[in-house]
Amino acid sequence: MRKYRGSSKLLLQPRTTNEVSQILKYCNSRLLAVVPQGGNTGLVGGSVPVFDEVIINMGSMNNLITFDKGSGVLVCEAGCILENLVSFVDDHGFIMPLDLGAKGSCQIGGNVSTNAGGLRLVRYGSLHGNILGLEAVLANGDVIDMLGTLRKDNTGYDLKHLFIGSEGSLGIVTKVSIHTPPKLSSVNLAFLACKDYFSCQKLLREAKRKLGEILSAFEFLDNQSMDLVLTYLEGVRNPFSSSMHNFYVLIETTGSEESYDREKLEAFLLSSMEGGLISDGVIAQDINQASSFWRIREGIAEALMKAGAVYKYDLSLPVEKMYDLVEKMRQRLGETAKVIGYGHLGDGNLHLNISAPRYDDMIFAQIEPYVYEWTSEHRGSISAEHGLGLMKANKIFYSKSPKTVQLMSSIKKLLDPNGILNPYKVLPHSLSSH
Ligand code: FAD
Ligand code: 2HG
Ligand code: ZN
Repeated sequence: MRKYRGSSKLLLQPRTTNEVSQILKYCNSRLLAVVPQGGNTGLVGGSVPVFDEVIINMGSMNNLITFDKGSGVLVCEAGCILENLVSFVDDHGFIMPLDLGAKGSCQIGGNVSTNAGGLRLVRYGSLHGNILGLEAVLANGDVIDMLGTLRKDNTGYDLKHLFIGSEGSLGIVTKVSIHTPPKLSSVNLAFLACKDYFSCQKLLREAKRKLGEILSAFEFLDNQSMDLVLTYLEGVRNPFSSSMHNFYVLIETTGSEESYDREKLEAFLLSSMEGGLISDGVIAQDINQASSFWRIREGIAEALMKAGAVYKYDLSLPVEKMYDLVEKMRQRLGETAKVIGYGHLGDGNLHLNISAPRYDDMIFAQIEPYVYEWTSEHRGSISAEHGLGLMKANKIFYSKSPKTVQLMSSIKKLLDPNGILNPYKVLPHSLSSH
């Protein structure tokens, strides 16, 4: 992101859980801080060494361990790249329950540690539901085996959840057991244009009711996002002849009955068109056209990086209020920066991005703390899916009560009393234990 710069004298690439354990045991005894690193695609600076932390890069722990073709339960090492897992389970007729633009580089251990959301959460739910078990190594080198493969297990506290989304601050995830759903035969993707944000919102409500069980993604982007992609990414074409649309929505359906699913989607689109919710629309005719539609949505982050400096906010907000913030930011910033809004509308997750030629304190002062205050006032979350990392460790109080943060800090002290695991991240500096 050209924003987080770290330095380190040492990068270690353990190949086994035992090596991770020995590294942590040694570092803990010598009070050496470490930063766990997956595919380095995180957007909040979580995998960056801040001063001189030892980097523990998980890329060499990339073995598949078992795959149960009956239940679809996959057990693998944390360093497996998501896209490789996608291909592996695809060969057996399954899909991964999460999908994100960074799939070619991000690792399943990084996904678990950030509790990544992505494009399919609306259908398959969060990793808190899909991860069945974990193996993690604590700061003192203890290996905690929670690598269950069962859907149900109520034997006391379900501690694996502590590691899902804790961004390497409580332990290093070394193995993962994940439930993969069967791959269904019929997938349809529609790229739709809407005249205003209200129509996108209403379309979502209707889609949840009328597409119900086959709805597998509901994403939106505004015309500034589309412009950016068309300007900065090579080979991307606008699927519509007119460039006058204000908003775009991508709706994917996934089901098992091709003609039924297609009919259902077409009937839904027709009624939405008649009701004035959609002004134009295209259904992908084949897999290539579907990929070209996804390229537009998934390419926004890349286009933003190419456009210059970018201030990123990943917010959970009530769907009705979400776009008000984008408009408020445009009023505040005027011509000084481009404000773009897109995201996982089906999950109430806005990606507010502010793009400027270069990082600038005056622009920054117009953005923060306003964005966080506004989000907090509307009872939103300042991190929907990317985590807190370095960027938002000190902002946690906008979304969590002091007592909750205190309890988090007590858990951190219990598991990592010397504060060697990913310091300066997640928890505010005032509560860090070192
Ligand atoms: P890293 O960036 O290497 O690390 C992330 C955090 O996890 C760090 O705090 C690190 O210390 C910790 N960590 C990594 N591995 C381990 C481990 N084995 N044990 C303990 N801690 C560990 N995110 C979404 O949620 N949804 C999206 O749709 C999405 N799309 C993206 C699209 C693009 C183009 C890009 C660049 C990023 C996107 N992201 C998205 C953000 C990012 O890809 C995710 O957060 C991803 O889960 C990070 O995985 P990683 O392996 O790259 O982790
Ligand atoms: C996405 O959904 C990612 O594309 C990146 O989460 C979001 O760039 C962003 O702000
Ligand atoms: Zn996202």
